Amino acid sequence: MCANRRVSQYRRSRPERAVLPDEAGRIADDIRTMRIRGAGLIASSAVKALQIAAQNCSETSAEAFVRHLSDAARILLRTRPTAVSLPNGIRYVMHRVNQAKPQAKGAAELKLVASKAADDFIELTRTAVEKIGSIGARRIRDGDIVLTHCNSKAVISVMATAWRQGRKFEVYATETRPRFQGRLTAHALARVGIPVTLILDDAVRYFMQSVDTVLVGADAITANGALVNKVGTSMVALAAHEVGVKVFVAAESYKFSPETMIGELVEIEERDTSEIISGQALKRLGRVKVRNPSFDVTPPDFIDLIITERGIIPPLGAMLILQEVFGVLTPEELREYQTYSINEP
Ligand code: RUB
Repeated sequence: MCANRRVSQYRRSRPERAVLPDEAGRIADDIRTMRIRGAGLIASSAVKALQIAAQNCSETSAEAFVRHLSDAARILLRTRPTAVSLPNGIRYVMHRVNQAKPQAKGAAELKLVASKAADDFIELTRTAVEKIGSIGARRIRDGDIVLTHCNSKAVISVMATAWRQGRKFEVYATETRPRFQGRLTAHALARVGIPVTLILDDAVRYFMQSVDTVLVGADAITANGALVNKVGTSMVALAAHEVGVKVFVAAESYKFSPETMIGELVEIEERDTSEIISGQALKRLGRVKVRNPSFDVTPPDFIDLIITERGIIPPLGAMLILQEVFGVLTPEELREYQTYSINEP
């Protein structure tokens, strides 16, 4: 689609988003429509959009700048609800801006703070995935069969690193209906040279007897060590649990959900049913309801280890990561930059 058409469509369909410059608005749209997807990339892209909003802000006073940036943040937070990396990325930037605000002489100074914080967060996402790759690679042994679900950069980093280190193993990649992210995974692994077999989601239990390890990514990790990831992950973990196959999760520390420390639940995104069945085909079925939850929750009992860039932890260690990473946030910052408690306009 040509960029100009996308700009005008964006403006027409979302006039309330006038606060985001076009480039940032397109990023927001791309996250919402899943042209940008995967929790890590969602976070770094949203932070990039926030940086663009900061750089283009024409306010001159520190107060007005922070108000403007908060408005932009709220729009970005509404793009997708489940990946907790998105509010965590926004909080990372807003925390630095809020800290600098009392001493700042005006917007220009805070612009620099916001821009530097955004660069730092984006760099953090890059190095975290790299570190998870080298920490996690040690868990893959020669001859292993590893099964994965959906498409996770962190998981691919682990597998690609293990392969480059000379480990020989095979991967089963589920196709991941309805959006087929498993095809992306299979393609990425095949490019590295890793033998990969694409399987039906429904065939997971059929193959599980021969699997050594399940390795999946994360959209969110809760304070009690539960995993929120692509719908179907909990069935994969259940099938693994049944036959004693270990389940590893690759998750950067900004995927841990600080809200869950105060008892909040992670919202599970429910996407349009047209992803599953066309309107016409549905009509032919008669009075049939369709549901399309995009994520599900795997309890900590079905998870053996979580591989983070800070090291490997058991699920019950989630609280330690949360305290270490998010201990600096004020309760206001926690409340203000949530994805799902914000009322739709
Ligand atoms: C993607 C998904 C991925 C996690 C982790 O869902 O569930 O497993 O986001 O990915 P969707 P990453 O396609 O709906 O965004 O490790 O790349 O952050």
